[in-house]
Amino acid sequence: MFIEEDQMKLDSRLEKETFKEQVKKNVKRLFRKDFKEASDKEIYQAVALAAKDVVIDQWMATQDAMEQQDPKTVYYMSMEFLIGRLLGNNLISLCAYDEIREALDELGFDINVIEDQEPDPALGNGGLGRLAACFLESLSSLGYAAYGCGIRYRYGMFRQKIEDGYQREVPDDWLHDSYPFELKRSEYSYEVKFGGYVRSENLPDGRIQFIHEGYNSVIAVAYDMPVVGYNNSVVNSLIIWDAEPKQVFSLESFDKGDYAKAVEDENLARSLVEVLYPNDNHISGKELRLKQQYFFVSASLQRAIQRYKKNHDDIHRMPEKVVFQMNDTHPTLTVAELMRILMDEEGLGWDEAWDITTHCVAYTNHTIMAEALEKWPIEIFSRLLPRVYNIIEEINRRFCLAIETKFAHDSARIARMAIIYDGQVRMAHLAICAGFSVNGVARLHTEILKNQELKDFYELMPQKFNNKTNGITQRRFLLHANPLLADWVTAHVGDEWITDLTVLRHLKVYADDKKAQHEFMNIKYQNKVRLAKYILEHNGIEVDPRSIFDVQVKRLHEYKRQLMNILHIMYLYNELKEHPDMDFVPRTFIFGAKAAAGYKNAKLTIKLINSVAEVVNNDASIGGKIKIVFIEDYCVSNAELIVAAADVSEQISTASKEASGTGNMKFMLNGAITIGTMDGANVEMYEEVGKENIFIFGLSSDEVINYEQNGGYDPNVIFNNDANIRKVLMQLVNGTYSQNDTELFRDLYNSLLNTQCTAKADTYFILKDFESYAETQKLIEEAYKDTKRWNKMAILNVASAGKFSSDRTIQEYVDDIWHLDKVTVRK
Ligand code: NBG
Repeated sequence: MFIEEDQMKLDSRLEKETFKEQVKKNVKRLFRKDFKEASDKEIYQAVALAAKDVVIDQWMATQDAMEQQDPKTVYYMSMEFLIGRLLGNNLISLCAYDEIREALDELGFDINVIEDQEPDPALGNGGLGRLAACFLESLSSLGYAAYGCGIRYRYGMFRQKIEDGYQREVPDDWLHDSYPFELKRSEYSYEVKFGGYVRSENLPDGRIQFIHEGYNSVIAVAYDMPVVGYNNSVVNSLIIWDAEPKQVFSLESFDKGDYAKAVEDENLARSLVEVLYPNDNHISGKELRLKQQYFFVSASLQRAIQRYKKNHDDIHRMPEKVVFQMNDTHPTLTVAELMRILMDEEGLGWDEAWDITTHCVAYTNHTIMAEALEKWPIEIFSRLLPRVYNIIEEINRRFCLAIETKFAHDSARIARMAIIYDGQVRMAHLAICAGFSVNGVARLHTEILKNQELKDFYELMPQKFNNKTNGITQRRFLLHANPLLADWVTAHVGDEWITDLTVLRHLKVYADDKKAQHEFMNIKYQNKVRLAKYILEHNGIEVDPRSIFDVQVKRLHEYKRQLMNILHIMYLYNELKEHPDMDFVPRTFIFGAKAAAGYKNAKLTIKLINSVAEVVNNDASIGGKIKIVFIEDYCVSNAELIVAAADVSEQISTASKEASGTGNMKFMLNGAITIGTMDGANVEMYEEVGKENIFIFGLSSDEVINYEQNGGYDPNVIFNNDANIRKVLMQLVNGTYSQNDTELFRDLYNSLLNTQCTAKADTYFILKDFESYAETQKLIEEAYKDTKRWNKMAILNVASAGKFSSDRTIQEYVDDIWHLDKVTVRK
């Protein structure tokens, strides 16, 4: 529990001496202890509280500024926000990090240890959720008014444990000690209704009133988290919604025979916010997930409209002040719920409501993986959301007419494009039909959307389509993650890069500079030592910081081809065993990945990585030349350690499948060299850094698409002709890495060759790209041996990363889609 009244008032800066006093006082008040007896966790709570106090002043000032300046506001609607730990980042944004580090030092505490006490809320799967968090941070830092809207999952996604090489999912109890940076805002509570039926009444003025009855409902209660802008006093809010039962079970309702209903509502509330379904790209029509989507969308819209109406009389003019960005298809119900509120609660007619809606909502697509374009069975949908379903039916009817008008007699096209078809509601189609903007997240991805996946829609409404190449925030992924490199950059080009990453280009002149190279290499080495320490503590594996740190960290998915990476390691190991004296630069292969709980091959790949690690790491005959490490529970905070320490960044997806990637950018910014396919944002990184400074291999996206459409690839041919590949694949099924169960990895083997079933094999072109991958890995080794060349490449990667700031991305969203105004907050 926090006691907030009576706290010593700080001015808007965190000054060292005052801060020390404040921490001591907080420890006393919170824990009835002298700070010398306090645990690290208790100190963390006290420090967080002191920081929050300053943040709250700025937060209130921002609210005041918004009231007065009335800027247009974006609501970033997202099922996921992977915010990472907030203490360090808030201190950085307040420009107080160094001062507080010293203060803690003087009190006898290490700031890194204190920061590590904070839970890292796992409110997302991967890139999509982290992107949402980077976007909010950039919005604040650029001074735009924004709300993030999401769900306060009680247990987040899951915490990953590795047991006997297998992933085990355990609940991530991030709220256990209460989370110091959230603020419950009970005054923002809204009812959200599910089920029941709709009846209509004719009003005297000729309109029809729809009345929803017999429903279950929950109360959505807002928790706000501050999103602190860098050095500008702007603090926006991330709203995460909790669910509470409407009638808390009471004797009274029991007496009235409402017992069952009360229990039902209570269960509904609890289950709604329990976990994030880590279905990932595998949406399995989970009813509860649809409820979650409606829950947070409805609550967020109610709050946004209430806020708008507080200062504006004319609802028709809402698009001048409000825009909703839908992060993938998950929040697409925004379209229908906004229509419902405007018609049923604000009393507007269809055309007026449609006009407002279609000027307020925009959609971002984050993947072409077909299974991720959400579809819901009509039966579930109409039962759960009867009124919303009616509205979607009407949208669909009108949309099909519009298609018919432009492409007369093309019924196949209508079937392909309809929102409701074949017993299902297609959320992406609804989002595109109603959204005024549809964007992809890297140039190649947007082109594929326009020319392949969403071609029909592009032909009907080309003006909606645009690209916004993703970015990352340099405040977290360089300034906080890699303080040594951050200082080095500042020493060479000044600190302007913190708010304008393009300034990094001035580093180019140092790429060949002997002294600069030496310093750079030294920093990388120290970061590798830091990671090696983490690995020793967490995995019990000793790794050599002088070896190449070759890293692949990201969600586990077949298209990302972690399997190709581990197969290549198996191949290298075979080589080393056969030629013990071969020229070989020692390498540490580092993996980190969560697999969706129901995704069998992904989970089996984790087991394979760990099984190979077990054999290779313990084989004394190779003298430690290969080490394999699987980092448990990959998350934002360990990502920060990892990206700073990487030499090689693995971005090896099947071309055309990775929409953008953002990990690729984080590594580049920290001076790792990319080995990758021409996929997602790799293409743009290649353009920025030049072909000498990135290692590209494999099929192009056109080639992949061509094989997919016309056939012509048979992995068995490769298997039969390439003895090395054959040997590696046979090792999957002969017990080399699974002594007690030779069949353990059979499914992976089958996914590559599929000798048993008729289904297509190697749909991700692993064998096809293998040789090119292995050759390119050899080139990397050659390059690494030439220290000068390597350092030059690494520095040029940092120097060329300027484009990939989320500040740039956000500015493009603002200029082309959102048209926001800046807010100024007095300091
Ligand atoms: C992911 C893509 C990444 C992309 C992020 C952020 C999903 C559905 N999509 O390539 O796979 O970088 O979104 O745009 O998680």
